[in-house]
Amino acid sequence: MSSPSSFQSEPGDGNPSRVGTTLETYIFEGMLGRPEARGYFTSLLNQIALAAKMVTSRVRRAGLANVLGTTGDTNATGDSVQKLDQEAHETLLRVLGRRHHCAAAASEEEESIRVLSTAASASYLVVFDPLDGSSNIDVNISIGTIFGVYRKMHDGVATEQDFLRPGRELQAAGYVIYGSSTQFVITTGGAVHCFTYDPTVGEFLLSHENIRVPEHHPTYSINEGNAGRWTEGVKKWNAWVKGEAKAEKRPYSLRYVGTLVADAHRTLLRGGIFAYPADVKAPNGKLRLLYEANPLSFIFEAAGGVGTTGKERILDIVPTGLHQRVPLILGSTKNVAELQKFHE
Ligand code: AFP
Repeated sequence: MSSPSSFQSEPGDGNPSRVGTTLETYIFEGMLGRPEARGYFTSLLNQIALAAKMVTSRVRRAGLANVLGTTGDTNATGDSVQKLDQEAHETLLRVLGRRHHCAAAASEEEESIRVLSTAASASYLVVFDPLDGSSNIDVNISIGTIFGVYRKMHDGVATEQDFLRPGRELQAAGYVIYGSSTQFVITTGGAVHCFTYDPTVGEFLLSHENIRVPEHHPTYSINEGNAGRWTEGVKKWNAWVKGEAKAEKRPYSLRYVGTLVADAHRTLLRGGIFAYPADVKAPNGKLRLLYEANPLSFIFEAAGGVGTTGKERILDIVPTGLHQRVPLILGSTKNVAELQKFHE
């Protein structure tokens, strides 16, 4: 998979390793490889990285800064809004609006899109989940920010319709995980890289170059509390992963954080499978296509993994609404194929 704005020189192309490079330099070098580049895309990605630094600074002080807890409101998808959620949402909008390269943004926290600039230079659209896993904030468990970047395809003011595009049209996608360290994972459709934040220098430094999802790992990640509501196929697969078969490394180990970014990050690096399938209570699944499923599927595919509903490729779905939900299965090719066998 490659996008028109893929970084030109990627690891594995004969260049020496760039581990230690700052995210800013990495993005800048990507632009240097594209003679036609105007610097807008580069600027936009750098603004997202700046927002990530600002959010991480708040997350790291959350227990001290009186920002834990809920605001008392519910968001566009009916979840209760945490104070930190709201802050991250506002930070991203403010930072994205500054340089007039982002025409509009759609956030999981807001019902409608937000037009940020009508300047001719505002040629990108950004979708984001400002703080994924917010119910984990108050108990000091990893949370994250997820984002995706699309090109705006016309000269007029951005509309909601501009966002209803399949994920395969993403120009870039990434996430930030606020875990034992803060890491920024990004792809423009070529290689997937991870940058770790060094708070002493205030920079993201390339730490995991050219991430590839292992083909298989004996780990599964699913909310087992929903087992009674699953389809017969998922129930049978679940019984199978727990069955005894030493040669197949079964039973698999269960790992479930309840923050998509954290469960996806582990699966990206170690392999295995993450699933939030459709069930009788949530026939369309729980997770959001635009803010969660698409960016993560874009990253998984770029890293050699899979993003599917179980029936169709996530990146091929044409959205019908900003806050649409989808069943989501992410993971290693072999693990996902195992589940799909039971689906059929
Ligand atoms: P919150 O942001 O409300 O904590 O939801 C997190 C999330 O959207 C996603 O990050 C998790 O993978 C998923 O929900 C967990 O859902 P369950 O609590 O139903 O397992």
